[in-house]
Amino acid sequence: MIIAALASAPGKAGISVIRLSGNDTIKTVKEYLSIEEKLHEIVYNKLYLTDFLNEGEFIDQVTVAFFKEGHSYTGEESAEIFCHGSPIIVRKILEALYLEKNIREAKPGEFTEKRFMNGKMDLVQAEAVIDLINSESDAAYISSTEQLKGGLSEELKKINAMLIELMSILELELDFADEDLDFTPNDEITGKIDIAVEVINKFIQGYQKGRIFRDGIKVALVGDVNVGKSSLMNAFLKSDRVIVTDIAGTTRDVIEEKIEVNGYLLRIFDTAGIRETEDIIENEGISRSRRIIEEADIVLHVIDSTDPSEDEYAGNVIKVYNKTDLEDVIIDENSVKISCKTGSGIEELKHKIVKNVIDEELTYRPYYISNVRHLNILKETVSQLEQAKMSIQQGQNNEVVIVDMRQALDTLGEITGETTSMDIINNIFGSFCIGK
Ligand SMILES: Nc1nc2c(ncn2[C@@H]2O[C@H](COP(=O)(O)OP(=O)(O)OP(=O)(O)O)[C@@H](O)[C@H]2O)c(=O)[nH]1
Ligand SMILES: [Mg+2]
Repeated sequence: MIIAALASAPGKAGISVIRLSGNDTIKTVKEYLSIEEKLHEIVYNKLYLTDFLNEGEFIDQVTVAFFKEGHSYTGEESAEIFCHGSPIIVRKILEALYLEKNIREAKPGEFTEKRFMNGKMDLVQAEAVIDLINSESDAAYISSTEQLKGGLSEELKKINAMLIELMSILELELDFADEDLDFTPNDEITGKIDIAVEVINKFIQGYQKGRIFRDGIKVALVGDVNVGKSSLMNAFLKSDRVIVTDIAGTTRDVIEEKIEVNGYLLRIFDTAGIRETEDIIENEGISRSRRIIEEADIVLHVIDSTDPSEDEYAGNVIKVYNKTDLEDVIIDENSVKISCKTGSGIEELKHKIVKNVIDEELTYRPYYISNVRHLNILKETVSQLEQAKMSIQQGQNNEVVIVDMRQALDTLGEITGETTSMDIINNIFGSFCIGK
């Protein structure tokens, strides 16, 4: 079966790209084209300028490239049709193709799934493809391209090799259990397990940074009513995005917007000012504010400099003294003076946020995992390794320890796809867009 789908974004564009993959793609697609070459004369990786015809009826002038099995994105024989970027043309071409009995519409992520199934990339790299497409900041771009290039996969292979080495020691001793051999002392083996656990823990700890590289820094704007939270949101965005009035309790809902600072994405949440109120809507807004405070990587506690409040917020907090155009204040080092009215201090605040949550000079490291699936698998692997260690310490025989170790290895293999169940694989690719 050949799969086909629009691979470029839907809508009007300069060019649209339709991708096909599967056995006999070239022969099948050629039926629709006016190119003169015979099938065996077709050259791979060359752009052919040709008409696309449906039962002799002209649809569009297109260019087409053919890719040889083993040398395409999917690893299968493939083709890409570049037509004028009109949704009508795309629809006509796809409708014509789908009439063919051995061509069907591709499922979301199916081209990349084939690439994975054909061994051209592992699951971690396939997941990086979707992260790359979704990346909204330089940081997200860097972490996904590094993962795509195989940086993380390489590191995981090293852990895998460590575990396999341990397994082989245990298995060897099992084979020669009856003979008078010098066995590796238990504490040497548990020592090796400890080292593996330590390495995996470095990845687990790296998740915090990896998540910020990929998803950005969650910034909550909180404080009393009327202190200028919404004004600060607008100042960050340099636009009149949210409503600002001198009426206390203007904002009732949580509003999220994004900006990029030094390559990092800031996800900024404007919230309802916190006060005692009888208003049902405002109270709902206030409980949402409290939830956002809990989830945030950093809380900007906005304070009206003309009337500073004594409230304190828990967590990672920067105190932001606003309205300093009206009144100057003395502040400590974990505070910032700003005026949303004049714009003073806003740039400094942006950098302070990034510096506070993640070192501005920080470079990406392969162990900054960003995917919660990977995090959970690594945690599971650690607990299975701890189990193996316990079995050794309890004096269990090698068979038992080997079973524990085998489990840890299988769990680890779920990250790169060696031991991942089909359900999970389908789930991962199902979240891709069609045509990718
Ligand atoms: N002079 C001066 N006025 C400001 C400044 N920032 C905000 N204001 C004014 O303060 C009032 C309240 O601003 P908002 O941004 O709506 O305050 P808020 O914290 O979002 O208020 P709620 O949504 O009600 O919780 C408005 O009249 C703003 O124009 C500032 O830096 N200087
Ligand atoms: Mg507001």
